[in-house]
Amino acid sequence: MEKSFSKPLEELDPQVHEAIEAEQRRQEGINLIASESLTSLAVRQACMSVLTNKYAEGYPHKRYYGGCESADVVENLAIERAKKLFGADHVNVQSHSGTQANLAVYLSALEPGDTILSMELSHGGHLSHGYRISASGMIYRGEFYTVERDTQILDPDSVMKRAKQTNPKMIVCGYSSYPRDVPFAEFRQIADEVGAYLLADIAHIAGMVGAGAHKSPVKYADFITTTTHKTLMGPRGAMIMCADEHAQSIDRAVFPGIQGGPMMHTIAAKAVCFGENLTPERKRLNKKIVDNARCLAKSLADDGMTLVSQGTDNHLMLVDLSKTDLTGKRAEEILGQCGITCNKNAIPYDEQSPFVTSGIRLGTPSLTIRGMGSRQMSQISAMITEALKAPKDPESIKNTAQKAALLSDEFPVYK
Ligand code: DSN
Repeated sequence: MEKSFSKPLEELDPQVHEAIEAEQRRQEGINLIASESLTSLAVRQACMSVLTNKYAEGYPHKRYYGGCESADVVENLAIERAKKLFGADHVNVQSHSGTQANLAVYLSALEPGDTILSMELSHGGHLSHGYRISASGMIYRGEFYTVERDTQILDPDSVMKRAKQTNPKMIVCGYSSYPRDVPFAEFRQIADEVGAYLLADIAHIAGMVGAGAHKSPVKYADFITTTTHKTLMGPRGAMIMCADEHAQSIDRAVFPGIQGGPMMHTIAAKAVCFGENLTPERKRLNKKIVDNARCLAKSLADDGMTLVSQGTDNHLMLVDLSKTDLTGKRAEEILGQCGITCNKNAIPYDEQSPFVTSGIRLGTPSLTIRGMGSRQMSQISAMITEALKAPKDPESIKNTAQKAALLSDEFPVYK
């Protein structure tokens, strides 16, 4: 074997090694990015396994390469565990990302030019739900529904009206920044009324769905997509679920439709993560993520912050800064200086551009995995409030950064 193949990263490529070390140190901070979480050692071991060396185009026992015995084992394990976790008939675990999973669904069920009806991007939707700068909006025609102006919550009657106006072939529910329950049963009625397929994109809430902490779309949606790296706490990737009647067209849409070789190391890590999500401990953890989000939302409201829809039913919340001097962009920067990571986010009916925004999105998965609870949520709320109420005061920033560092040290990730 070539000598360089067994050199540790640190020795072989110090620049990349140092960047990874720096990221590990950064992840020890207070991470409130709602779409991120942490993976177990077992998931990361599967990700770095020798399965990364293997080509396995095709599906278990129907491959275009020899030597796929172990690939078949891990892919079947991933499929069977995912079926058990969600109660789905058919599962495809090969999608590389949520966007690709959604594109595969459209490819399997729509013709170019068909209409996709989904939530307006700035109200919580996603680029891959028919937005014009995504392939989903270039190939298909995107139409959008909104939350209500007064409640900032979805009203199924308004969505029904919009569906009748736009005559979609596919309706998408499931969001990137919507803090409330998704009414899957009502969406089924709307889809039936206009003769559309229903796609539930549960990327953000999949862990909670698996844990029974959010209603499941399985009885209602024709297609369900999810990423595996958010509340499922698995490797970066995605999957698609559907009824048996759509199994063949979904599998063909993923491969050879829009992908080539599956990432078998990632699929092995998906199998590990689905196994983890089947355990009572992981179900409890996912429920605690929601409890912590409720605590953080309540503390922020008590501390004088305005929240979109006044709270949350899931793992995330949006702070509405439109009545303050701050934009989302500025708030993200200030909190970043304090060692608190979050992202600027548009709020419904936002008057700022998507690069500036009037809100920040906060989520509790990473901190809950680290063992934080209601006490820490109140502390974090106080830190956020202190930093955002005196953004020009260096003392306040310094003070908040110190408190954030102390709290981070109490709940180490990798130390
Ligand atoms: N980018 C993800 C998020 O942050 O919500 C969705 O793809």
